[in-house]
Amino acid sequence: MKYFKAGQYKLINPGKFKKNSKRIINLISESKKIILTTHINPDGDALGSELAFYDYLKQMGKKPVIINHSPTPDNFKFLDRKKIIRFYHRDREENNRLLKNADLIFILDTNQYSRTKCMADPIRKSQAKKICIDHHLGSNENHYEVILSDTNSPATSSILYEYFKLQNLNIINRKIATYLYAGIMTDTGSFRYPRTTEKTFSVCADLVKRGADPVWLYDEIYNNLNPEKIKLFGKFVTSITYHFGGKLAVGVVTLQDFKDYHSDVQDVEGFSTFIMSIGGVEAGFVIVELKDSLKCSFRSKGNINIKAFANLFNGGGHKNAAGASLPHQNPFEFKKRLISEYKKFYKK
Ligand SMILES: [Mn+2]
Repeated sequence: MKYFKAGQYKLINPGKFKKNSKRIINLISESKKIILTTHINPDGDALGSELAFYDYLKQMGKKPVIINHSPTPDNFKFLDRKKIIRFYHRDREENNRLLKNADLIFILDTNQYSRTKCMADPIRKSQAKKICIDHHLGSNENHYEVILSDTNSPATSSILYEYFKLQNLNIINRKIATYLYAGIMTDTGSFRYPRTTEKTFSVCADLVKRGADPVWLYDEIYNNLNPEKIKLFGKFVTSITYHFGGKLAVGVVTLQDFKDYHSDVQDVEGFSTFIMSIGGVEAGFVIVELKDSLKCSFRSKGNINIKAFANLFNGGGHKNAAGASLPHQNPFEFKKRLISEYKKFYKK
């Protein structure tokens, strides 16, 4: 199995990055009402980016507002002690009003409005200028005033580091360093995923120098599994089946499992990473049955472009990590279909 070489990280297009950063700074200074948002089920990078950018905007004398579609997962609540993040559904009317009257809306860690779910429509309709800062592969949405993107970057948080660096690294106080480190650590799977480069470590070294505490952050984020989740995980492990001589592993979590172990979709976090830790496995799928849909995670190693496979199911993501959301159906029937589709895909 050949892995990507963790080569020297370079910004894909430094000139364009600089130009777009300047445009963003200008737009911020022209704007009063600034909103930050991110994708459904926010992860450490989504939240870290939002909170870091929030703090930066405060330094610029702005009064930004963060509105998220989904509540903050329990293990990330410590990042938002002051509870500044607004949960869209808690006061939908007020949040719609805020979106409508905004001058500037930042979409972080995703480039698709649809990933903000119910917020997509209010965002689309808002007269605010929209700015995207993201490291995912491009979408065909073309309605951004500025896109600050770098698909080589392991995290949106590391794009923000470059953005701050262009201005003045002293923007990165202890709080911002903590948010950015949390984002990079979680999006690299604690520095294990392919886009982890020498540069990732030098950025993180600087964040630690500026006050991020790697031991404390890891402990807060990862060492807090709840016992019910461990039971759900046990059930998940027994559901795993192997195909094509052990090169593909597939696990399923059903609605009944969630019910039996008093868990929800948040507790599935990490299952797809686990499946890839099984020796010999080159691709792993996790199928999660939700009330009105099926959520699928696809993972792969090396040169298997699992994003292209996810595209067959209207999904998206990265080369080695992708996902798709499908209409509700029997997860085990869907699993059969997935395996036969993967057989065809793999042959190509
Ligand atoms: Mn990310």
